[in-house]
Amino acid sequence: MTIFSQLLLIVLKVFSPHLWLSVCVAMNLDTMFPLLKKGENGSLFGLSVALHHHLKTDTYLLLVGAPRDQAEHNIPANRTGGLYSCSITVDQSDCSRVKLLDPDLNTSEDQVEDMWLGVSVASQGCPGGRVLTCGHRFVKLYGAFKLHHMIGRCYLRGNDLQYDDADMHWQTLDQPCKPAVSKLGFCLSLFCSSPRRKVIVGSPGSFYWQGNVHVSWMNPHVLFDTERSSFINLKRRNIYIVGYSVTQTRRLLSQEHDTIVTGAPKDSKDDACGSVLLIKKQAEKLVIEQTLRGEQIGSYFGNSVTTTDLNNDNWEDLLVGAPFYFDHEDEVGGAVYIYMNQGGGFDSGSSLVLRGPVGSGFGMSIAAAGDLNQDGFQDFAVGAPFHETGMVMIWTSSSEGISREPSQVIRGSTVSHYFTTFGYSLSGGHDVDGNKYPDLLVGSLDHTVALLR
Ligand SMILES: [Ca+2]
Ligand SMILES: [Ca+2]
Ligand SMILES: [Ca+2]
Repeated sequence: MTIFSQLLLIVLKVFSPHLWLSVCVAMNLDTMFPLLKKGENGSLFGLSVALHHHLKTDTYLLLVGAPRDQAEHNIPANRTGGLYSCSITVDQSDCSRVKLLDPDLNTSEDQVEDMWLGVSVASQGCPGGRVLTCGHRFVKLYGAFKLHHMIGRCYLRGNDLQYDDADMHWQTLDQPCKPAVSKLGFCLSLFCSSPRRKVIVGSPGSFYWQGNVHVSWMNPHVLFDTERSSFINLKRRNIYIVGYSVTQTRRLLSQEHDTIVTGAPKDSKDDACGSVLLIKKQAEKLVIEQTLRGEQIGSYFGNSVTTTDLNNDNWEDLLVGAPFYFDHEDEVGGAVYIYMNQGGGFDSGSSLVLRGPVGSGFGMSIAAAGDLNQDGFQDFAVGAPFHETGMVMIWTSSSEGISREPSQVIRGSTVSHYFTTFGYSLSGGHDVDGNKYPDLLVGSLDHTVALLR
């Protein structure tokens, strides 16, 4: 909410107690004065986004992945993709590129051409947290015959986005995806978790496309204090992709211990309906505690997963997107399944299903948006990037439960004429301009992102 809307709210409260409806409207995210940032045409700038808190300056940065971007001039490649960092300014083109690739890289071993760097980006979210970004098409050339293995590679940077020598032992995040370990496949990291020392890398292509999740625990003060965990061979065949989306939190299956949540939208163990796995770490192994199943083949159930406590019972609730769900009879497309936590576990069926318009990709992205209307309950945003010019819908929660209808529908065309796929990616829950109201960063496939406040 802008200062203008806050003033409006105060004026309405003082002068017209009967205008409560207008006051509620004023509580919405402002779409008249969005902060826009633009990248190069064709770079897919905005395919991934993350809000990042820079500790030293106590400011927020908008991190934007541009996986089809040209290579930097000193890198021996034409097109590598990249990651951008944008300040909260009105200048639409003042984003700066984060230095990730080594200009002296050995091209006979490492192939960065077309590696889709920036396909995913995550900020740890905790004070001083680091940043992780990946390119899932990085190729390693092995042995005398220079065999090509598309293993993907992730890059970790400090809170200030700089490479830190002390982080050197963190920089081998392609290791778990090496062919010797995981056979064929690439790493697509989607999240690094809130505790500073943990990095979670989902690798959907490893183990002959079964996918896996690799978790690294590292102690920043003790160089060799490192632990790694992953699934042992899951013995599931066919196109089984785990690790497509990954998140992790406490207060999900246990108040004390973290639970990792990973989406497997192509899980075909039984019927390719997709699944979401709730996982705990047990020594070296990751153990599946609960599996939630999608309801339709090809719906991509688990494409996005987010947790937030919607009913204030101190247990995280789970939101799962299935953007390609469709129902011809009801004219709906895309679904978000909401699982309310039953005090440390989930019923196998969802508590509520939200559905979007036909062919909209509703649920492609989901963000815990913080408490947008300041009523003490957490709210969330869902992207439907393929509906007209793209759309983001906001749902609020309350003691009565989740609102049946969205409290706000934001269309791409109302935010900027640049948008045709508004809402492809989302990041929220942080107050970037210090007015106490959380803000929402919205990405697209239109080399444009918008910060809504
Ligand atoms: Ca809850
Ligand atoms: Ca709220
Ligand atoms: Ca704000």
